[in-house]
Amino acid sequence: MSVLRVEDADAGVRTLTLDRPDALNALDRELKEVLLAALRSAARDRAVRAVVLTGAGRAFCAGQDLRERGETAPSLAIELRERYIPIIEAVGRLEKPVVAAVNGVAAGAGFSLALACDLRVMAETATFISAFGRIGLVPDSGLSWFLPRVVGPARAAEIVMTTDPVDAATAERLGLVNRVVPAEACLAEAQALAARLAAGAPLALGLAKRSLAYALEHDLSASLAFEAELQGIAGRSADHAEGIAAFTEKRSARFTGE
Ligand code: T3D
Repeated sequence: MSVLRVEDADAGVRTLTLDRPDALNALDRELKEVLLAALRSAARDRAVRAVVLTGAGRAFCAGQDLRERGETAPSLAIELRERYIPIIEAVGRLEKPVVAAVNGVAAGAGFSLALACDLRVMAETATFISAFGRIGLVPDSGLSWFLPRVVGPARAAEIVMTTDPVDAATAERLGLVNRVVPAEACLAEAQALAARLAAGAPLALGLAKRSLAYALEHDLSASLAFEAELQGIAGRSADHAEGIAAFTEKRSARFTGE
């Protein structure tokens, strides 16, 4: 039985479910490998237009599987370079919307993984925990990059240094998540949001994701130039022509990604 469930829906939404509920979906060697492979496969598969990432059982993901970390622990720097960083980069480089259904606790690298996604739907019973400090580690897998950008440096420092759980209401107030819903509706809400996005123009959505990421790291002039470059690409697409035709004919557009 796989530690990752991969399910496709008609709308072009692929749901990836971390499936180690007894360990709160902690990331062991196998789960990291299959998750990376699944993200790369979703990137290549033209039928996949949006991805939902969630966890089985009562957790989203409790970060690194600590049971793998005994006296024979590997260099954590190597572990991050070889296993975690490729996963976080695969989410960012996947030019399709990735929606996290944060169904339960997201701790350590599980918190980072949720923040790497483009959008987050959070169960009202779920929490985020920067658990690293509790075991004498520093934030990794992008948490120290994502968190201050979303909540500002003071809040980020508080979340990281106290390691206190951030409840769903606070997460929503801080802008850490897009919406908070009853726990039983979390996955369906995330999938509905993903299906809505999957009906959009795939090329334009992918380029918009690239543009937003670029703008976080560049000044206005560079971002304006990058937008113009991307618009040049989008403007030559069949989807743009279809969007104009649908507008003129007062009908819904049928985007193909061409
Ligand atoms: O090492 C490297 O490669 C470097 C990279 C590091 C990245 C990281 O993610 S470091 C941070 C690792 N994660 C943590 O430190 C979180 C550890 N877990 C917890 O603090 C708590 O479990 C939670 C706050 C997440 C939830 O607490 P609670 O009380 O709801 O559940 P619990 O009773 O602690 O856990 C339930 C079961 O899941 C339990 O197993 P058992 O006793 O029923 O057989 C527990 O051991 C297991 N579990 C929870 N987290 C992990 C885990 N098993 C392995 N690894 C875990 N991370």
